[in-house]
Amino acid sequence: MSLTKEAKARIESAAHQTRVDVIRMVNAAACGHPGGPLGMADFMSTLFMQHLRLDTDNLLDPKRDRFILSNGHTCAGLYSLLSQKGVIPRDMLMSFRKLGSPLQGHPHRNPELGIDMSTGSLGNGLSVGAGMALAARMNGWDTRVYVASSDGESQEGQVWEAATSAAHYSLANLTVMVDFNNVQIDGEMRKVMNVRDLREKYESFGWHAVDVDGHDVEAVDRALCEAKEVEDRPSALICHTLIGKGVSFMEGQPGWHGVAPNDEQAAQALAELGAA
Ligand SMILES: Cc1ncc(C[n+]2csc(CCOP(=O)(O)OP(=O)(O)O)c2C)c(N)n1
Ligand SMILES: [Mg+2]
Repeated sequence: MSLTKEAKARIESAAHQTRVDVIRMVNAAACGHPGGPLGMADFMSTLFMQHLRLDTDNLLDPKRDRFILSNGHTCAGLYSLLSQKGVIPRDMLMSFRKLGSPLQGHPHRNPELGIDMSTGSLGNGLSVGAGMALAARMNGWDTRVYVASSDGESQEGQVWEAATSAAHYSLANLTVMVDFNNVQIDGEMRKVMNVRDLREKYESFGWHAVDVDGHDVEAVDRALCEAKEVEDRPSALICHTLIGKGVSFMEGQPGWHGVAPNDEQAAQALAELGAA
């Protein structure tokens, strides 16, 4: 079934709010990673607003869906979406990266805030996600486990150990969404260490895998629906995105991987987003 007009509008509004929050949070903290979460905002909003069963009503239910942000440095976007779901108090957002705040610069596990795993050290999330998916199946739960990953993270060998075991155990309740933006901390991914065609790779590991435009929320929704229909293998969505999407001077620029906009740049970014 395709997205209703209302559902599409809800997702687009969440993506917009995510981008605005990310700029404000990273600017206020004067450090952090704006580029990744701006690029991921559309596919993450599709997941959070349309598919992921994680909200204030089921937060402490062990059977609820799980989400792991394995590319943990992009967490400003996750915190924004959790606040939009009512799980993280909105007024906590501005404590991002401050001493003592639960909203650290890389996620610190805190199920009461919807943060299901501590991440930041790249490479681990898919392994833990596979374990959660296997445990859920053994318990007879209909829990789905979603893991966000990235092209840079796909250089980690452990990702492929996890991909092997998830296929071996036919973990149909596991879905990875890879932010494929051809950027990593040191520049262009294809120049630093080319991970090549991740759809082909996941497929060859025994996964259901598709390429999707990570900014086309209808296409992302269709791919997430399709993943739920696959009964015998895990699913990988290779989400092709533009780092910094929505802010002209950040788009496509590896330099915005992990640099905070100053006050002037933040004002320009917010003006471009229509939120000045
Ligand atoms: C194990 C490990 N090695 C190195 C790093 C340092 N690091 C932080 S982000 C990053 C780049 C990851 O690439 P990607 O997620 O594609 O970056 P983005 O697209 O968000 O710019 C690296 C190497 C890390 N966090 N963990
Ligand atoms: Mg990247």
